[in-house]
Amino acid sequence: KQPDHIPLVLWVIHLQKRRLCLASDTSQEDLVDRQCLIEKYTHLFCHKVFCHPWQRCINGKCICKLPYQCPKNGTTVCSTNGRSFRTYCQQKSYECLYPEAKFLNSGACTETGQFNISLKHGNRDSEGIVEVKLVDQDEKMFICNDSWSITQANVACLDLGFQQGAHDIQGNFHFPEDLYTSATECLQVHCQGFESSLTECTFTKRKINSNRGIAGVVCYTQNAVSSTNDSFQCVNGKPIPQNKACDGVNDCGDQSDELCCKGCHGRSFLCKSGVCIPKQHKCNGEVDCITGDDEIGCKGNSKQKLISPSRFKEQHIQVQALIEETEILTANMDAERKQIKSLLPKLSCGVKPSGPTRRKRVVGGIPAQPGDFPWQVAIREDDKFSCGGIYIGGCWVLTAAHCVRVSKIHRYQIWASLLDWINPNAGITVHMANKIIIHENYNGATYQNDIALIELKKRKTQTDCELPTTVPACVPWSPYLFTPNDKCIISGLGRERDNQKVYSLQWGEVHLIANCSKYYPGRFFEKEMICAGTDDGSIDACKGDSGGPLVCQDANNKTYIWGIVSWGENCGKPDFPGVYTKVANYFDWISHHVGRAIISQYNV
Ligand code: 4AZ
Repeated sequence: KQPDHIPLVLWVIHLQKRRLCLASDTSQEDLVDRQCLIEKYTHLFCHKVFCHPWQRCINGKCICKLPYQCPKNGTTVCSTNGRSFRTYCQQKSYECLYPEAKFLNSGACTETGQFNISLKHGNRDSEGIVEVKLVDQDEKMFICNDSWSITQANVACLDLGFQQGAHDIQGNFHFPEDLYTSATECLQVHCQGFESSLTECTFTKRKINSNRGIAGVVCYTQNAVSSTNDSFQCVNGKPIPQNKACDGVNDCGDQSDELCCKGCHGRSFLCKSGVCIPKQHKCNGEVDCITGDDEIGCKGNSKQKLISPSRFKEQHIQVQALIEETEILTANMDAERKQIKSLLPKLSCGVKPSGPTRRKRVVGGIPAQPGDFPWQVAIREDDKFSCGGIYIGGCWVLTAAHCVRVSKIHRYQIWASLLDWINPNAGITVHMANKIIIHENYNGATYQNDIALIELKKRKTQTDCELPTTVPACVPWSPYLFTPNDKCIISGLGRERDNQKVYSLQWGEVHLIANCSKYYPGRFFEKEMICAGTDDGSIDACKGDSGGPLVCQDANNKTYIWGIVSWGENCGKPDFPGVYTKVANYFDWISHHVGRAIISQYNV
């Protein structure tokens, strides 16, 4: 309540503070993964988040695209430097390279239209009541407090040149009463949080409701606040209250408070990749988690129909009510961004043409059926099948470095679609190797970097490698796509326990094992290797399976090549799990050799 003895002061209500008091009493620090914080992840790290459509993921970082690399279709937009762009994506990629050219409005540039934002009635330049003039509005207006949160405040402060965004959305600002009584309408604003200017957010106009007030902000400046013991240090240097980390809200502005989470509190959802996203982003038709888990198990479950009919009716009525009392003033650039995203090229990998096949039976494995493992290949050296391999697209096969030697290139044959080499099945194709690339840091003594690429030879007059029934497995671009205890599948033509020969492709289910150094002290290298197996050791890779796949499926049943069979102490023994090359660690190495377009699923 506004105190009676200060009639000229407008109290800007601090809704966030109220939320703070209601926060649960579980220790917020427990939710944060300290080890992960060392990596200093932000919204620019594609191991944790998707890049924007005007960026590409290169070496784990979101890098600016060049405008011509954007999809061509879209709406014309105007930037603050007076230039118009064919699409929002082109403007954003240009701005990504030249930050002074910000978004101004949707549509062509006009002579008169300018946007203005200023802070009024604060004690410093960095704080005050937010006043804006929209491009095609004549008058300056205030922002309704009930639409104001740290998300919009961060954008406003960034727009004003405060790189680290907002410190607080609270503030007691002295405000002339006559001005307050003459203003009858305020602007409601909604941002996503990635915007660099408030003009990219959606504005609607409505009557001022005096109880709810108008918005103010304190932008973050280094000398304005000192961090306390219980603050969370954002990667951009801004301290925020510890209980604002892992709540799904991007308080930092660079998202660094939401990317290293073991759990989420408040109204948020935990992605399997350890990222907290706002609850309203779950089942909204757009994938936010790199692991895809925010868009599964949604009611109706089809991408078009994500909300139930009754919920839709309810929302429709709410929207109708809103339209009656408000006026929409700006274009919806978030919808434009989604539209652009849908136009980006998509890579097809990791999906079997026949759909899901029968699940059930390497050591302890069961025989594969046609089409079960369309990415599996067998490497034949002279007259014996010596190793496995994985088709990843184009003319490229991934295998273990210890399986091949460059000097023996003429002695290898790569067999695709092979199920049984005693009774060969139909559809088998045999390929010679054109090139073998062994990882430059492969160590034959420790098996570090046990990874190699084989380029298949094209037949004369052919433009591709003719692998009719072979499907590429997806190459993982992030080490956060799968986690210990996830169930994955190994397959191969290798030996059974007791070194018994097998003639057919076998497979078995294993789980990813954490802390593998305890089984192989001094021999297991976390960054480059993964362990997988079963508790009793009953399912394992063995001699002859080397170079073959350990694959895992994501939330949308896309198959990723998570590991390459590398080594292990014996086969099928408890406490000696199989060790695999951690493919996610080699995404950049692979893309360097095969070309980004062949394996990049997002933002090529
Ligand atoms: C091998 O000799 C081999 N149990 C491959 C995998 C494992 C052991 C040996 C894992 O190629």
